[in-house]
Parts: sequence; C-alpha cells; structure tokens
Amino acid sequence: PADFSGTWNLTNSDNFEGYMLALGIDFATRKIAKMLKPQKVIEQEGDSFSIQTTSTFRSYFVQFKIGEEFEEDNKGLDHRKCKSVVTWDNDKLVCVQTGDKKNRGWTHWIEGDQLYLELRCEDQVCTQVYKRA
Ligand code: RET
Repeated sequence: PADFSGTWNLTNSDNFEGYMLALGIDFATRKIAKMLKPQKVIEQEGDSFSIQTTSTFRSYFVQFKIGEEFEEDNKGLDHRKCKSVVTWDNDKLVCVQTGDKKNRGWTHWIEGDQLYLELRCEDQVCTQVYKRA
C-alpha cells in the first residue's frame, strides 16, 4: 500500500467552513480555523498510524491500526465521541466515524508529492491538499 509517512503542509482547502458548520463549530473558532495552515506529521509502520495535525491555534492527534475500531474523542474539534475505524480502499485510507453525526468520516490519498484529505460530515465535503515538506 501507499506510504503516507512524512511531514505535509496545507496548500489548499475547499469548503472547510461547510464542514465546520456541519460539526457545529462556533463562529469565533471557525473564523480562526479557516485562516490556519496546519501541518500534518504522519507516521506509518505497517498497519499502525499516528497522525498529528498541528497549527498555531489548536492541534489534533489520532492513532489507529487498520481495521481496529477505536474510540475517538475529537478533542479540540467538536468534542463528540465517535467509534472510528480506518480501512484501505486500494491505496486510499478511509475512516468511518460512527456517532451523532451522519455520514462522518475522511479519506486520505496521495498523488505525486501531494496528500489529499477529504473530510465529510452530513451533507458537507471539505477537500484539502497538503504538499510534502
Ligand atoms: C483544527 C483547528 C481548530 C478547529 C478545527 C481543526 C480541524 C482539524 C481537523 C483534523 C482532522 C484530522 C484528521 C486526521 C487523520 O487523518 C485545524 C485543529 C476544526 C479536521 C482527519
């Protein structure tokens, strides 16, 4: 499968506002969050992943093993607990986040030296592009 390991910097973000609204993120946080250029540091060892999303305002850390359901707290985001599971769909990493919000999850994939992240919540889709540092 693909190798996501490395440091990635945000270059483009489409409809992050819609995604945050669907999550119920408050106005003040949204105004700050949409100005951010987060950096992702991904460590991949076999089927084990850790993903650190860092910004000047707030950061988010998640760790998982492919196919193993885990409790996700979404601390610093919307704080809703989810039962999350990540699987491979060919070379894409697909996460389903089961909880109060319908259709919640994300997909990561790589094209060239760019990392793509599609964030989904209810009827909103945000697409972000990160470039290898
Ligand atoms: C920030 C800033 C504070 C407000 C929000 C944020 C969103 C973070 C997100 C992180 C997603 C991480 C994933 C990790 C696994 O690959 C930038 C922390 C809402 C949506 C999908």
